[in-house]
Amino acid sequence: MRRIGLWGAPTSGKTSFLAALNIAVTQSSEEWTIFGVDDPSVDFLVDSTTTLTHERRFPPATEALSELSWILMSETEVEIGTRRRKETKKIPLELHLDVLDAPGRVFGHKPKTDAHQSQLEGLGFDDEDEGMDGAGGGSELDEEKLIDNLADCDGIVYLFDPIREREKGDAFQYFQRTLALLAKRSLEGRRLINGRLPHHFAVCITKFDEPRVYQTAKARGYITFDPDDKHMFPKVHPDNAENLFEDLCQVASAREAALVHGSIKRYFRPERVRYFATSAVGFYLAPRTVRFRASDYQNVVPDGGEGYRIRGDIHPINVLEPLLWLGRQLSSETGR
Ligand SMILES: Nc1nc2c(ncn2[C@@H]2O[C@H](COP(=O)(O)OP(=O)(O)OP(=O)(O)O)[C@@H](O)[C@H]2O)c(=O)[nH]1
Ligand SMILES: [Mg+2]
Repeated sequence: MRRIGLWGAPTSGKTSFLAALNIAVTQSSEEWTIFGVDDPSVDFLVDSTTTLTHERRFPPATEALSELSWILMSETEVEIGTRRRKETKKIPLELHLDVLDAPGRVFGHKPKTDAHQSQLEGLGFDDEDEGMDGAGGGSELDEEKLIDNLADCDGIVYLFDPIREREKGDAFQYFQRTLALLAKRSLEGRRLINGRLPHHFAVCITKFDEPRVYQTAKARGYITFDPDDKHMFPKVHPDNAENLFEDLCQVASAREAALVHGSIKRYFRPERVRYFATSAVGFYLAPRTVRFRASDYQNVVPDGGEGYRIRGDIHPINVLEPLLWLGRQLSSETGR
């Protein structure tokens, strides 16, 4: 059983990433299928697919921790037999995904100081809500559950939203506390390997379809096209995605992101880290057109109120791939 954790600041796109998974599986050229292990996980798959494709909306902000459990299944060909008589055989490939979808604010939890706590208790306050400040702050219980969950995971998908980072510049704030607690748990559980965390770590730069992200990737020459993709959607090869991350960090207001990059390098084993440029909804494809058009590619537009709506069909980019990369890393590690 392989557990995959999910980590990311508020609005970094965690729930949308999970919501797009069912569609990413259906559109995958490899023959994967996905099954919910329990009713809430089945409901999430069904409901979130409807929200994205029929209602053309994003899922609402996450209010409470929700545990989701899915199994991804496919087949892979392996060679068996002796050196003289080799045969290929299809064997089932199974990846168990146990994901905790948490409100992003839990990752920025700020503990109350003892002085503050006793002062409040002296005043007869039970300050459940006071502990949540605007910048971050979930409850201590949620934070503990989240850290326990991440510490128990074999692989982690970390979502980084460069747009939020340009506007708020608070990625490091949401990163460092969780990282420090995760390191502490790994130290206690003697799971550190040469002073590094044991997890396989997929870093997803989210909202790749956003003009500011896509145009940066284009200007730096990172865009590639998959010849097997009939829609010719732009992609960033994972070998270049870390460079894109670094380039996005150079933007003045995103300087905190450079600290995130430095910490990932310092705390995780380099061979266990891979970067991906991800979009839950992908690029716009006009009706009756087959190919991506650089003149009209935005699939997410303001809805006239405070939110955004999705214009057309969704074509997730690098949503399934980070999970498969983690799954394969973990299987090869155990020789399975
Ligand atoms: N352009 C674009 N916007 C996206 C994408 N995914 C998410 N968004 C936007 O980001 C918002 C937040 O996405 P969520 O998936 O709710 O983010 P979250 O990390 O689950 O947020 P919390 O639950 O509040 O922690 C959405 O409402 C969309 O406006 C994407 O692939 N492309
Ligand atoms: Mg969410």
